[in-house]
Amino acid sequence: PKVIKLSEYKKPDYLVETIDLVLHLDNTKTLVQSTMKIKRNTDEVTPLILNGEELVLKSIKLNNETYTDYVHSTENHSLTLNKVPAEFTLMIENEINPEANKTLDGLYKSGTIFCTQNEPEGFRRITFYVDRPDNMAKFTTKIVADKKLYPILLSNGNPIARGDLEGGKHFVTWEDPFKKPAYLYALVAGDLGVIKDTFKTKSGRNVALEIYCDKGNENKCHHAMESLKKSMKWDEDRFGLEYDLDIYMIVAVDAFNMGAMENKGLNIFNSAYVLADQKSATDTNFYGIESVIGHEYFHNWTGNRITCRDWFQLTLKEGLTVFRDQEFSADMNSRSVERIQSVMGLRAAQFAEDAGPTSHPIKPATYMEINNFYTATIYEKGAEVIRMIQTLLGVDGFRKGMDKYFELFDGQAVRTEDFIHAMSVANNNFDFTQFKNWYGQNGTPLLKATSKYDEAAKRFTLTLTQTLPANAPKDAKAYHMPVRVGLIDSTGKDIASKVLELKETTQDFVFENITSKPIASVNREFSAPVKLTTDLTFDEQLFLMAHDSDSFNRFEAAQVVSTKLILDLIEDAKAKRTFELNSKYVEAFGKILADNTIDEAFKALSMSIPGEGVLHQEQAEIAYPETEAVRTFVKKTLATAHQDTLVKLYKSIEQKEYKLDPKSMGQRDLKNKCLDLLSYVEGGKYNSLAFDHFKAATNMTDEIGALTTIVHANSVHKDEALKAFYDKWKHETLVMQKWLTVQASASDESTYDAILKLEKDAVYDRTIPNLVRALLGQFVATNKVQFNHPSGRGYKLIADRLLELDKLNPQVASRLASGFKDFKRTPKVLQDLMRPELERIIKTDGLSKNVYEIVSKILG
Ligand code: B3K
Ligand code: ZN
Repeated sequence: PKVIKLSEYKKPDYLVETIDLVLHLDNTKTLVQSTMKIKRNTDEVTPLILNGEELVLKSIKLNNETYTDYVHSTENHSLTLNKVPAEFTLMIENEINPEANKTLDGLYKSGTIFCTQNEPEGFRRITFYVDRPDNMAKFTTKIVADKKLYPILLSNGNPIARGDLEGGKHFVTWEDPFKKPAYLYALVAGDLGVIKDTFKTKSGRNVALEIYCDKGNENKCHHAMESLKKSMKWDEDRFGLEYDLDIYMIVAVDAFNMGAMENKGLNIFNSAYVLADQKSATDTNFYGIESVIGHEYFHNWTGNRITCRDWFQLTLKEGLTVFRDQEFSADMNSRSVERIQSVMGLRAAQFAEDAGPTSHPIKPATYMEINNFYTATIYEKGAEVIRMIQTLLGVDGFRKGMDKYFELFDGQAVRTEDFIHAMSVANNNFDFTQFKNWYGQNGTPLLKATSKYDEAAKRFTLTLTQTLPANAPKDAKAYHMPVRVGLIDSTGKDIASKVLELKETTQDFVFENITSKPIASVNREFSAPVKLTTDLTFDEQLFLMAHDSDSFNRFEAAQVVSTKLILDLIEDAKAKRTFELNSKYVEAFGKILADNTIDEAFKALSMSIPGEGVLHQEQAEIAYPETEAVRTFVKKTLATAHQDTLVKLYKSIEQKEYKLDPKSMGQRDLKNKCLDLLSYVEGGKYNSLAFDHFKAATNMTDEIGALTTIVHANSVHKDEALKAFYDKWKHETLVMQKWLTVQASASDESTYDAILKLEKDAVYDRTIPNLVRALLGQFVATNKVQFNHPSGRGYKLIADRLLELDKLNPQVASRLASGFKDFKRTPKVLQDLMRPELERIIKTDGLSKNVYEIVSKILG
């Protein structure tokens, strides 16, 4: 496959000014009629090359005359019109087969619903087009369809005409007044349920809000609607940004490759990010819905009004919009919990990606398949980079920069440099020259903090040293990073707190008038996305764990301590030495449990034992079973030592009524964490506690929490609970996805056979990405011991499935392929089992470029 390079960017030779579409919807033969006003965009006279994939060409007319001087290459996915004037009208008719389209890109069917997904390059599967984001046009769409089967017909913008047609058909015409790239185009048709509401904008306009779903699910859309209204209000308050159309629509569909899509005025969502009620959705689901509804809404300004010049700029809209949704979640819930969760997610996914074979900068320079670049790096690290800009400029300075960005670039397709330019000119020409290294260099930087205290001079010196990671580019340069630091005295009080700007490789930062030796709390709020090491002693870390005023670093201290202990124990395990868990740590853990001044949500987070993925990152050669064994040992030791406290804590939390506020969510999390930890106590002593919790559950957080504990502990109640859950929920696919996940992630030997059986269950369907992710995706990502089984059966299973899926949906297949990313750090005996599978994949005829790009990088 061809490598696309940022350095070879050329502006389009032709631009589409307007496009009027007529779609005659049909399951297998949808006729698309497109009328475009096109203008040459260069001085030279060049052929017009349109993108088109899986399209049956019917006719071409140029300025109303039949046109024949063209080449349609199905292999190159292009339609070349050899000779065209400088300005003309082009009419193209083509046919598509939505029902056969399992890629879930372009126009396809999700159950009985017609829907679209066009980012990044799906529109070329609907009709021939200059399908790139710097081609912005005005769209109108007339949808023609059977009235009974498809009473609801939606597209972007405002409806301007509708009526009945013969043969039981009807039509609706939509007009989007805003110019947009084709990736933001959307169409939906179906017999849908809907809930409606309105929002009054700050300038007093009324916006109609509509959320569509499968009939019968309407009562599960209310949380999404509330989240939408909160998002609209928040963007006005925080960034002064108002919605710009008279209607905002969201449609929930079951078959969707990603979480959701920000199409102008017509978001299309994975139903998992819309539908929720107390009985069937967890607190994590509710939280996720609020965040994704916000994310897609915020795209209306950061993504739609100002879009990307080319796909190398993807982080321009994604990093910025993730930052915005994180801030929204922080304001709507608990800021400290939000920050801790975001950083845990960043570490688990992005740090791992950035250290592996598919590591790339937030602004990559090359790609084969752009769909492979919707990554944790572009999104989450991209958001961290934006956050650093805010930390450097301050919240007000950042807001000024955002205002400037819209003033300069509204309605345009721009680059990350343009964003930085706006931030700079709005802030006294702040110098971002060195900061820009964050955009072009991959890898997670290492930061070391050491300190000296001069008692006589009352001077504290903090030395910060940055090191580039081993996989950084050869010519990589030092970063400009904001490091938020606090100095804490022996009573736990902050005596200094500021943001240090590290620009050199090593820099000393001097604090004067420090009257007693302080402890430095470095990189508070995780102000720079780095791997930090310090010269703090174990006892000093425990002190921070108890006293740091920065809640992130208080959480972090516990993670640092437990990570270190666990890694040492893994060495013991490898050398077959007996384990012993540091008693000071066991004691400190108990203090947190017993401390009534710590709120429940924070306590629950503090109980997290570093995840397998995070621990694997620290190992040159990954010891899969030992890592798992040590984690289990640590939990067992903590649980056994503190079982009385845990039971007491568990019982102390009583919820009379179900509420969704941060406090109530924190309580449920804590309760479930206690239950889970208790399941590690020898002899199944707390099995019945978990089973009772399961049976008494009145909400999904408790129900699935208990089921997970029961299954993962291999409790005697496992089969009974799994069956009861299945019988109760088998008709709800979103809940069945949880049921699959619980089983796929159980590290038990029996999981492999369970997966083979589950694939045959009536609730499973491999054409629905959510189900594949729930079963196979979970297995690869979270069941490291079974995926890396010494027989090699885990590798073979996933390679088989991946190759089957690649024929249907290359995007889903390619995500599974990245599950092999630890190949080079896997022990040699396992590598010898993994390699043949990877080679079998890459030698497969007709392999997608999605999978090819990932697997070729893994094999290196
Ligand atoms: N922009 C979409 C992602 C589209 C992914 C295409 N493979 C969702 C989002 O980031 O909001
Ligand atoms: Zn996005």
